[in-house]
Amino acid sequence: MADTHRLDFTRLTPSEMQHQARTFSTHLRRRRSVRDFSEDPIPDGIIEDCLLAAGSAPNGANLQPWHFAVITRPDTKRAIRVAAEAEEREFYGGRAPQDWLDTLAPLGTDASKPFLEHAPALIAIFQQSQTLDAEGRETKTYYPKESVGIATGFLIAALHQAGLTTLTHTPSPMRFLNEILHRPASEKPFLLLVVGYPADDCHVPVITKKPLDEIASWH
Ligand code: IYR
Repeated sequence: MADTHRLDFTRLTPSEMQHQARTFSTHLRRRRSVRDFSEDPIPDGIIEDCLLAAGSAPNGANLQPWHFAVITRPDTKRAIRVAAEAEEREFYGGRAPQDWLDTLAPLGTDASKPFLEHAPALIAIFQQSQTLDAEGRETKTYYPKESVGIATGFLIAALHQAGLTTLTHTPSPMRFLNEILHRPASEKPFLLLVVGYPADDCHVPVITKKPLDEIASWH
């Protein structure tokens, strides 16, 4: 039988619920992916709290199949930039099919990734295919991709709430991150999160989000 303790849960009134839902939604909808970062450093302790929020995400069998590598050292950021730009040059210079490049065109992205060096922190998120269970035995993980995706969503929301901006960056393939960060082959790079503040006069593309009736249905 599982060991349990009483759930810590506070019921809100309907008007408190409405307020919380609207406030959170409004705040989260102001988040934008940024590609032009300030070099200002992040105060100590902020990323730690945001990682604890990420690590609380629901996941397969509570095996928590993730690892977050935080990179702030200039030489390591530089190594990541060099390797990522090499992959991106291949992507933009022929590996990506034309229809993909056409879809990306409004975002104005290219193979140059100076933010990988300018931003104060990068967080490389790894998905673990195996880990140790509560008894310290090696075990395969379950739903690792879904688990890491949810944790990454929590992390992005936590960083936004903490007053930081992020960019989800996915150079492909990303195996160079294992080498640079000395992570085992059983960990698959999931995403490279660029974290910091927007540069002064940072501009972002004009984009729209789908309205509710296009993203949801009621049954
Ligand atoms: N990884 C490339 C290409 C890219 C792909 C998608 I899908 C984007 O939404 C944005 C960019 C790059 O980072 O430039």
